[in-house]
Amino acid sequence: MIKKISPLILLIVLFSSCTSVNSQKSKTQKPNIVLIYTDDVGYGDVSCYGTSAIETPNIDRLAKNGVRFTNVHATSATCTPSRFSLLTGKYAWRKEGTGIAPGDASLIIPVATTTLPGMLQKVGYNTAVIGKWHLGLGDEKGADWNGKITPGPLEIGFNYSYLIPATGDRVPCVFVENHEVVNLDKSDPIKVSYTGPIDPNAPTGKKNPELLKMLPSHGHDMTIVNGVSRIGYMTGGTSALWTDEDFADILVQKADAYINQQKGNPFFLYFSTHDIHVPRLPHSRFAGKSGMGPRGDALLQLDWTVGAIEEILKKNGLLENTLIIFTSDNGQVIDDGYKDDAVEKLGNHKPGGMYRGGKYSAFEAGTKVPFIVSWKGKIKSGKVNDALFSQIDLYASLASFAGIAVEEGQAPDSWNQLPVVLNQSNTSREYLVEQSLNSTLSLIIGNWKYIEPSKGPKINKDTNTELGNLTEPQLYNMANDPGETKNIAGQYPDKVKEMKDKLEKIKKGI
Ligand code: NG6
Ligand code: CA
Repeated sequence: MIKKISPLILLIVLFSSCTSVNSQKSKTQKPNIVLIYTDDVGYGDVSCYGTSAIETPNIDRLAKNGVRFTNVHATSATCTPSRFSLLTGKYAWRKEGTGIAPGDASLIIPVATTTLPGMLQKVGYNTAVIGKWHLGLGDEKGADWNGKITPGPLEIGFNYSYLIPATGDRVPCVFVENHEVVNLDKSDPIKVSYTGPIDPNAPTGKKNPELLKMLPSHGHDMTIVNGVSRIGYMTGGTSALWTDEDFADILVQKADAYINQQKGNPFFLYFSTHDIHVPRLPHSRFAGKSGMGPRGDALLQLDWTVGAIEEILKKNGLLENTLIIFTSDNGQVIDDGYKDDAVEKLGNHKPGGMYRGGKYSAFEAGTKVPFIVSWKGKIKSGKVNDALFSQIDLYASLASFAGIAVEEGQAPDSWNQLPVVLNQSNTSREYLVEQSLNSTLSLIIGNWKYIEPSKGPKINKDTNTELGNLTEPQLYNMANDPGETKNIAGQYPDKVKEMKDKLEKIKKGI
């Protein structure tokens, strides 16, 4: 016989069991990870690093509430290899075909690889990439833009993806959500070519500068989309073409929807902003607001974006249970292909801080980038950490964070430096490898920096960047010459030999 339970007791029992389930969940639920990966943001581009002429209050607040790192490097001075290394824990220079990817490149991460998101997925994380991808899509024949686009992020460890497939300056200029182009009308199929025009009569930046709202300065003179000429040719897909000015808003909206949906279980969000890559076309809310032209305005938009992501976490009550990391894929560039006044209006803004070079370069500003970590209530606020740290270590460090053992052969170059990420230690990496545009490698050990001899050009004439290439070895003492002004290799032949030998061993994986 079933005993009758009074409605009041039922209510109490139900309530207490509910609260115990909730508190249990918040006690045992693994913390979320939000990695804000920005594009071409230099060491000195955000104001908390001290040399910016533009205020970035939201990014600064993240640092004020967390820890600001002064000695962190992307693995490479360009995007594709930095992202390849970040997601695989393997130096991109170990694998052919990982340089700057054209917009029609096939997926460059083999699907059999256990990636950073894939590893997190195995222990119950839901994983998403929202924003710039630039790691190729599709099999060796390339992506089928009018059908199912695969393999891509979903085949290498992400549950959800909303992508700018390559970069804003490369065709196809459409978003890809999971396996499909967003808003595509199948009766107007997309065609993409990186070898020559598809429709010889279609206007291009080269033939029709009168149609452009922003002129190219070098390259970028092919198909015109949204009044801007791009790298590569495309036709069709008219209903799917993006409006660059909406990038930041759309990506934030997608992040908002994703976080809302996933707040009940642990998630990893790789939020990859397009800012401040070219073409710099910020929303009208930011256009003209920095006094530094579109590059400065894009920085303001980036700062807004960071504030918006933090606010989304806050409104969902997730700040105490989310590790936020803010960093960049490579250093700064001023003119990267469009006449956007970036050079003319730079003023006293020092986008690379005190460091020499910039994006593409073997000198420090190529890879030395801002790196900020925040975790409300868990990481002491307002700290600065000077440890030498490489983004290659995020894989193994985040594995440790999520309580995962990295298996043999997986992420071969990534070391667990979680205590550094959480600011419980300021111990530097034993050594750090940097990769420049033409794959010249540099090695840092302690105060020494060695740049291997290279036949590469000294200057990227297009962007006016010193590339740091020299046919002779270079050695700098970073303690008293952080700006790499005096090559002292001639004075320290033994040190040069030691660094060279060590780099050779690292290359061989010893
Ligand atoms: C270069 C582009 C540059 C930028 C870069 C990739 C030219 C002349 N220059 O080849 O504009 O797109 O590739 O940038 O085409 S990255 O940040 O994605 O690596
Ligand atoms: Ca970049």
